[in-house]
Amino acid sequence: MSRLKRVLILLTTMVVAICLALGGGFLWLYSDAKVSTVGSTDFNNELKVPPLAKSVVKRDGTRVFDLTMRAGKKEFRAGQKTSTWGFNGDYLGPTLRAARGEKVQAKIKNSLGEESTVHWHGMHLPAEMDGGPHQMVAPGATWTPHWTVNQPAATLWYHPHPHGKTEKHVQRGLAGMFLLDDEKSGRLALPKKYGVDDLPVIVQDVKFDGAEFDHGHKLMSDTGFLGNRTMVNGTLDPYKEVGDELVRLRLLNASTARIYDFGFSDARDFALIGTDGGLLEKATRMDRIRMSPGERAEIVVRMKPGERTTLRSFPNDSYADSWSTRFAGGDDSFDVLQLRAKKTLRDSPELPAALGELEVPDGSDSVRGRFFGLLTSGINGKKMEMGRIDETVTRGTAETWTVRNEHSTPHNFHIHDVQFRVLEVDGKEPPAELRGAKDTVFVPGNTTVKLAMRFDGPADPDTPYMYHCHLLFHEDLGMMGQFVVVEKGRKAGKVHAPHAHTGP
Ligand SMILES: [Cu+2]
Repeated sequence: MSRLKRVLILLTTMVVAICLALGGGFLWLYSDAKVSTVGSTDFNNELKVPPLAKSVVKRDGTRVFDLTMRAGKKEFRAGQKTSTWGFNGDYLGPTLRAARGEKVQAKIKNSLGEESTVHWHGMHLPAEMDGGPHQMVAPGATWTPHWTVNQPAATLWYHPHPHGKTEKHVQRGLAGMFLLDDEKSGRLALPKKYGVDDLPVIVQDVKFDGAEFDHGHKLMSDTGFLGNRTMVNGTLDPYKEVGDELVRLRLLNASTARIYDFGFSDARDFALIGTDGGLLEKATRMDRIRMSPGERAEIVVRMKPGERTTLRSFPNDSYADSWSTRFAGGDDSFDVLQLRAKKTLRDSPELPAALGELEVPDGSDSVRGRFFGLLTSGINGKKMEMGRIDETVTRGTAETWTVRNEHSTPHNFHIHDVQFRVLEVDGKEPPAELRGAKDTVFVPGNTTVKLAMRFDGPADPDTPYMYHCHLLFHEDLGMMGQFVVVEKGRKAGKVHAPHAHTGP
């Protein structure tokens, strides 16, 4: 054999070996990226229901809530104390509740030892009360935002929004629900006994490394943190005993990057009665609902005496291609919450034929359109800049925003201050789950959504609201922009340099 031949054989062998190793590595990564807890969940922990927050009503009618952000330790698993953050407790926060027309005030004390914020997700309120990255609260300080609730009954939530650190602050445990009521919804025959037939269901995916949370990102996944199991209201493997025929679940995807496709283990259907911004015009029956981070859905499920069913998250391969789907968690499945019906159940009235009235515009009176191109590297080619106003909108006008995901990584889009109507998804009428008032919408890879919203809050040319991807890793990377609301004909002002609120 000639020397050249030997070298060629050796080289070929080496190349083949490297290819096999790489291929094997990718195959391992690919199969390792898929997780499932279906069928292997014990459901041996009773679901914790966050307490309703105490409040004091001042003489002028203002309802005042006290929230303290603090560090803690929580025993999610027997004998294992995990370091956590929470509001007024070790993990998550109490459920705030207020009615339309009420003046509310929140006293936010920061006992974390580092600065943070509290953003009122889904709330229509003045920009300086919004709790975005411009309203930082210094360690030891108290921030006291106040506003008047002026929007329909809805399931909203609150969580920190410090620029570049939101993922960390939320996954350590800072999140809670904020329920709004109104007169009309109060009169509807809907399940409404909090913690009994009206349940907050705050879903988060987690991973543990020994006693502590493991918040590491997986190799090849540019979607952010994906856990290997789920918990509800901070309860692992949860079950809930129910005593009513109809049970209302207020689903909140409080995960930082995970997209869920909820349904039931026995494929039963349920009624979707509300989305992010409140009740739908009428209930819609379905058996699956997809929810990206930050989205809410209110569903009503019918139970028979003595039976059990499991709220499950199913695989969903519609993100884009199979590679993106796998590494964004689209092939994963979870047994999320078991419902156990008592032997005898209280009768529940049939769901009302008509529910709420949508207060979101339909696009017909939009005075202008805007385009937002989403890439993980930024929105419209720009990374978030605290001192730059990206868009200026006129108070009292409606607009149509077109949001396009320009690659195959899944994103979503959240707009502060407003609720919007989804007009189109890729030029077509949106599915039932997107026909209510929304403040956050999933935008799968290479997909375009068209949204209509009205900006009728107070003008403040100097204080911006945010729009951003609510996959928090992406938001932290800079997938965020700023808009101000100004009076007609006025220009955006100068954004004040961000400074942490240091008041008492
Ligand atoms: Cu994103």
